[in-house]
Amino acid sequence: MAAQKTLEAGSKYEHFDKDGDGVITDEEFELEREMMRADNEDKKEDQIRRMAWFALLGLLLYPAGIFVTTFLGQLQAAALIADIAPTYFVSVSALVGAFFGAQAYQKAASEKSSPSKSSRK
Ligand SMILES: [Ca+2]
Repeated sequence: MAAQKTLEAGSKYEHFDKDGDGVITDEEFELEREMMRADNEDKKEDQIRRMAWFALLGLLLYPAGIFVTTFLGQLQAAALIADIAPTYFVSVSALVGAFFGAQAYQKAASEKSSPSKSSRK
């Protein structure tokens, strides 16, 4: 058997040793990997949620853009914004729809794969 491996002093992987016995077992390594994966998943979901909110705010504020440019006398800008509106609304609606569709799909998939997990929500 090969000599036992040790971490260098002050290694960034020291926290892998959950029980503090100085040995990083395969279970501790897997646990850390699982936690990192969950953390990344959480960050990704936050990012997607922020994007959906931004898109929804854009939809709400778009008419205000037309109003503000008209109010400021920028009639050409108002006309251009109004020209873009159909494309903008359809694409942002598709984006927001895809977001909610994906959320519903993920929820259904996770409930199917592990009913015990969904029951604690
Ligand atoms: Ca340990």
